[in-house]
Amino acid sequence: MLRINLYAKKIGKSVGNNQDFLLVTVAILLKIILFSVEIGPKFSSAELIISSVAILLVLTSGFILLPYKARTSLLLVFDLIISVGMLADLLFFRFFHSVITVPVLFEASQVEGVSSSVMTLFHPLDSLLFADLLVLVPYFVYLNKRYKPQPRRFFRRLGQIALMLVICGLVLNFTTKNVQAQFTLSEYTGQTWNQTVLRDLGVVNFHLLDVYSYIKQNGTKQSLSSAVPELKAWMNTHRQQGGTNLTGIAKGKNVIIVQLEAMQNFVVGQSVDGQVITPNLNSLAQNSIYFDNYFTQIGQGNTSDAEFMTLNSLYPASSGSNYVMKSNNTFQSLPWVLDAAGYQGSYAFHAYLPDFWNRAKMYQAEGFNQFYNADNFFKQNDTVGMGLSDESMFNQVIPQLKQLQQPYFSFVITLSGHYPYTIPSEKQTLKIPQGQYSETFTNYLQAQHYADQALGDFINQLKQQGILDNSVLVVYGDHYGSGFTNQDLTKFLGAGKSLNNYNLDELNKVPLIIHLPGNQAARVDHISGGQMDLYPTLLNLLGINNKDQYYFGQDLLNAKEGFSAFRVWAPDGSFATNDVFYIANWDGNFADGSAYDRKTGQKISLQGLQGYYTLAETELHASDLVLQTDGLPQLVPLNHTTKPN
Ligand code: GP9
Ligand code: MN
Repeated sequence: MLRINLYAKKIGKSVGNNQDFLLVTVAILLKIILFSVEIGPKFSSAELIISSVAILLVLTSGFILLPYKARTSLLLVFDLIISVGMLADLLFFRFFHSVITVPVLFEASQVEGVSSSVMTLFHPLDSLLFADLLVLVPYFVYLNKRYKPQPRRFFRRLGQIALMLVICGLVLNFTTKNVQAQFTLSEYTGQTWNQTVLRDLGVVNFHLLDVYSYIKQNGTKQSLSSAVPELKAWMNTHRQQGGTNLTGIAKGKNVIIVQLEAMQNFVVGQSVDGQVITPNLNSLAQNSIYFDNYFTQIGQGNTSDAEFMTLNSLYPASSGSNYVMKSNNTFQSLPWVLDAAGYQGSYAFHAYLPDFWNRAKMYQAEGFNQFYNADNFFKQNDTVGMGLSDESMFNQVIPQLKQLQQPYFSFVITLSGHYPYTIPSEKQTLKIPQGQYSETFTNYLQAQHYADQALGDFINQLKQQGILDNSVLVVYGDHYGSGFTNQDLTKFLGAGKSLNNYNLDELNKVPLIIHLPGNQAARVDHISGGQMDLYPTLLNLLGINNKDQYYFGQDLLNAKEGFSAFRVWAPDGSFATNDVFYIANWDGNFADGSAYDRKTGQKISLQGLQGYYTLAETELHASDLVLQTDGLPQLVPLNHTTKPN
């Protein structure tokens, strides 16, 4: 009995002496749980708690070697740094659907650019991340005052740490293996961004694995040479899948592409309280080839990924933005291809800062002759949301188009539909009663209605100036809007019941409208496609031989069957065909995914789908390899060696 008492006292004393270290560990653990709850109800699990405790003990254990006063202060600094990091992660997650990864840090300037939108994503609950410090700071001051110096058992403590490290190592290894039976620590590092890791191992472990994975990936330089024959053979087969439907129908015409900010397909053709939301897109669609099954395929690079796919038919990165990370690569982008086909020049128009998404540099790599932006061209005479209004932007583009030597390629990127969609009240012309939808969703409808009107004016001017009849006009949405609730969408669509993951994935469609001179070939085309497909589709319409091009998309006018692979907004390797939507599992195991019949919305068996999944993974990884090794020049003849400008 006496013995037990003695032990209890000893333990009590040891806890008392180490309460600073224990309190900080518990506080951070609670924050990890809070974080996990904030990013989604499914993100909390026993694995998360066990593995987070393990890693926190590893991280904080070093502090017990320090003299008491220094260690209490440094523990508080450690706590503060983790809290600030978590807040940044939370805001970033709400905007970009992922936490900040090492490659994303290279995009710090972009994050700054959207900081005003990011701040609107702050929730009052987030302040809890700092609540512990209000208590811990005064308490640690009190502890410091009360502390009586003790003999410093340096080596004993070192021994304790070593033991702790071994135990934690074992726990981490166990939980990591346990998270997905077939996953091992090394397999986790195959991807820098992985929802499974975030969900099951917690945000702190996620970052450590991300750093490890980044160092590992950049340490082992990948080589393309051994894969060249296979990649070439794949492309040869892929290339022959075309046909001759509408081939060359727009030969020699100007190409004008308008990429609309956050324009989703579900508003096209729709009304809200009896008011048509996109009357101009609707009438353009009627006179054009309208693809109503066209998916955004963006990753974390948002707008820049939509541009990147459209201009290159290469996949976005699994983490970060290729515009930011790969601007030193050699590309075979649309401007280069058109240049070789005799076009007089390629011009990008975007009324925002030239460095946002690294456009200024990337547009050179993509072969544009000129980039008209907020610094060198657009007068900022009418602000809507993030920058110049679409109305003013289009008005300034028209006179420029008139001066260009034909045939030309113009690439226009809009801005007024950008999150948080707060456009000036005089420009909000839809009547939507307050409280019918969330404020964000109401604002979204208003902003897209406004963007549609600006586009309509632009098209009218193109007609009046005689440009439309001499051009292929392509209009598409870049990606989905952020910040809607399930209730908003359920109500707007009259779905009756809450939308499931598959239903929400289907909403990631954006309109693609291709208008040909004289409204030729106008019709609705239901083939399933995505932003990877515009490049080969345009080559066909323009009658440009594809024998020297490397692309992963397919010509939507001649493809036998629609096929699009997804990553980031759905787990890597998810795909859509005309009939089926397959949502992969984050564990990368085909059998753990789920498939849906796109006509009935019913869940179906995976039978017969393995080949598509393999194709999706093959394409994604082949594209990654080509990008990581700057490999296009080894696969196709690229004649451009000097950059324009
Ligand atoms: C900024 C604009 C917005 O130039 O294209 O980019 P996003 O935030 O949508 O990626
Ligand atoms: Mn965008």
